[in-house]
Amino acid sequence: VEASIPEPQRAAWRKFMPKPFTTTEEFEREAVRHIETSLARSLYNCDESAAYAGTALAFRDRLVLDWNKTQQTQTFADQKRVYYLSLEFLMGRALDNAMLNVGQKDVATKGLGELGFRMEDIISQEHDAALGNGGLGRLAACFLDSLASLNYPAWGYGLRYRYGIFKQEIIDGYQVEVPDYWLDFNPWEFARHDITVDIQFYGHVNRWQDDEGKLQYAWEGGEIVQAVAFDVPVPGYETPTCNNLRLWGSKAASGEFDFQKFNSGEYESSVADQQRAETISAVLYPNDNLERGKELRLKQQYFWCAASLYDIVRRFKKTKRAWKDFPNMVAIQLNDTHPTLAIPELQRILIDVEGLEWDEAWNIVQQTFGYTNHTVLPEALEKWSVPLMQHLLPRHLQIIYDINLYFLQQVERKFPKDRDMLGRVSIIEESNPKMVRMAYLALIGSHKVNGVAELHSDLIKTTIFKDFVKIFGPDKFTNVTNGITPRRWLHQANPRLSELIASKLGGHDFLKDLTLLHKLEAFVDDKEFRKEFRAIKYSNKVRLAKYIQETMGIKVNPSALFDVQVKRIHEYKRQQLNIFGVIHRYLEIKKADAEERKKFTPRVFIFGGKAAPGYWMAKTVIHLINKVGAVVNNDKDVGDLLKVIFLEDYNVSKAEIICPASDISEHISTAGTEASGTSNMKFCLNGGLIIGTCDGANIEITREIGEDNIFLFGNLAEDVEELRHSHLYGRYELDPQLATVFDAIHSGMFGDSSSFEALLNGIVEHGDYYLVSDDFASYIDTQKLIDQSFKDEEKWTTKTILTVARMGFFSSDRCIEEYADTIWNIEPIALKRFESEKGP
Ligand code: NBG
Repeated sequence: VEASIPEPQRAAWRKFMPKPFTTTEEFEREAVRHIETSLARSLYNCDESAAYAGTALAFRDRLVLDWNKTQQTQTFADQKRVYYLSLEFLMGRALDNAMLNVGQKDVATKGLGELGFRMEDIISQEHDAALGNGGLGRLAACFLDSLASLNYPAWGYGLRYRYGIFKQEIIDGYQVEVPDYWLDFNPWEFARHDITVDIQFYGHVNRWQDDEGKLQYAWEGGEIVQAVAFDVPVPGYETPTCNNLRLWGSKAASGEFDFQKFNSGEYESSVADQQRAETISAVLYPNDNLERGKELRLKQQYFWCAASLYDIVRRFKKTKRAWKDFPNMVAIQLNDTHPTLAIPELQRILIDVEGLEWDEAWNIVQQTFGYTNHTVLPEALEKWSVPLMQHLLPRHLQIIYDINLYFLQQVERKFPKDRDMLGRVSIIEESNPKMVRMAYLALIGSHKVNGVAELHSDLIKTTIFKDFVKIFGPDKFTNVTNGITPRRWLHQANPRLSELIASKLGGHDFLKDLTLLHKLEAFVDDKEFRKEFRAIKYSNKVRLAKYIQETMGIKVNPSALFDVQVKRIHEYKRQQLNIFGVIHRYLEIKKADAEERKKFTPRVFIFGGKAAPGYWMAKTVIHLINKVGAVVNNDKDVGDLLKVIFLEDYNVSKAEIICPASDISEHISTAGTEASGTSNMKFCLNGGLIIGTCDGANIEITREIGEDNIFLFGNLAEDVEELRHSHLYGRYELDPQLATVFDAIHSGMFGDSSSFEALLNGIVEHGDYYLVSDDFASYIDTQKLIDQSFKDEEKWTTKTILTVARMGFFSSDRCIEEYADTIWNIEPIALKRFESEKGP
């Protein structure tokens, strides 16, 4: 408030407020001005990257005006905000989205044309913001888009990694990781060097009695690292609401400490301190669904939680409200357990710094937080060693022990006879070393816990959180099925389909209310519509085929069935099942005579996805896919009947090309292991059918689009445990068709078979944990059914149209409305575009 312009001078300010461009000429003026002045480039030195920068800066100006106004309005509105804490935000490119959301893309396209550039080329200049691993990070990005589009006052909080997820290169069939330095030119962030928070690590806890005899605690000593805010505008679609994503960067605190060292000639070591501090936000850990207790990761988590909470508390304190009002003004959503330290941190601030009593503070904490669980895989559930936490965060460990003590007392009162229960639900695992179970802490410290698809939300209640349902009752647990933003995943990725739908539905309202898609069912028999619908799919396949040709030098036939599996490489996602199926198909083609070969449906199998650098089995799968491709793609007997492509460096911008180009995509995880999946939704929304197991959101997709329109196969989640048990303790027989595939691999058909020994042994010798053999026959049969179905073009077209028409449920807008109503209890704040500049 102190920094505001006094009333008498505001008229002058308003008079000189910049006006957003609206005409082609105005756009060109802005773009050229930015290229000349912001970039210091000239007419003779303007390549596509400069034209991108000029365009981005011109649109950024528009965004910033909306952004400033949104933040002002939300502050004056003085109502509850939601803070989404996520260690990952997989945003992808921003320019096209900014153009869509604020409008004026056509104006800019024309303007760029007049300057000699094509919009598509300019858009593809942008480097992806790849601050995430996979579904969890992309979900956070879709949520930000929906929150802004629905006018919710919301902030994202994350880390500003200097290196996002690595770039993947495939060399001799092996994955090679290359660092992704993405900050060379990033017009979408604003460094707020004035917004900093000092973050403490290590040190010790000082305890004393105050005058009233009350115990007081202070965390002292240790080292300080400074957090600096970097803000990224997040525009909503067809609304001036522009929310904020605040990413924290780390740097050395500018305290005396450094200065002393510097003055005493220890220049080198003071620079080393600097670098050590900057290491905290240097790199995103490249593991998807896997945790490996590294100290630096714990430092990242605390650094980010502490900076974010300091910011949130500071903002709350400006409202001058009483502490009990905190949960009425603040909702914090924990995206998985990564931000769980925010719970003991808020408790610490309230009791140690603000002087609240434990119970009052704990009440506030529990009402404030919500926790989303994204996995039941044991290897992905975070645990931190007690000695590590003792060393790094001594006061937090004490608080965690106290939280646990009060919780266990509560449990004991409720279940006095069940002694084992206490050990099972304790936040501290009595192992050696002892471990802090972060999911339990997150659950105990939140008022709601949700899973991300119905099956998953049921499973967490019967497996990992079973005891907690007895303790807290079932109402603490809820489901919010994931969703995707139709702006990026329909309109931007598939503009022609979006236009076709708009032409039938009378406008683009479906991009705001995706359930309107159901009206497409009325056109399912319309000949012209069907023809155009097919033509669009074909042209998207041509675009992908062109991309494959340009990047890999392999020609694929766009009339063939495109079968896509793109996602992180993981044993539970079963890319190995897919590639074994491909080998089976290859052997069948080889066996067939010329007549029989004519009966095969030509297929292109397209794989893509990164393996965590330390995940050896996943890397073996990548290697096998590439080796199979090298053999199959060069076999004259096979020709167009079968092609196997591994697309390098799968990321968000590549997904935008791939998702609209599939006929079939594969979502074939072992039942019960994929919490939701979200690419399944992206493919369906773009008129691709799916082959999948009864897992995650596949189940709800089936319910929405109808069983006739999806190809389901495999064992059910409820049977998995028994099957696994029988593999280990019963008689185990490898599926005979799979045995033939393994024989082919062993024969050296795809190179030295010893490279693949561990992969095959996992199935034959070590219990086939992921049920590859159990599901193989039904997988192959279902693929054959798909071959047949694809030949009947009319029926296939009907299935694809009905699928699109029935995907309305899977918008992330629906998802955010559910969070807002059932977990956050927040209301939107409406802004009107370009209303008079009176200010709030
Ligand atoms: C992932 C699940 C996916 C799910 C996304 C988003 C983690 C820990 N979980 O199935 O594996 O779609 O989260 O909810 O990354």
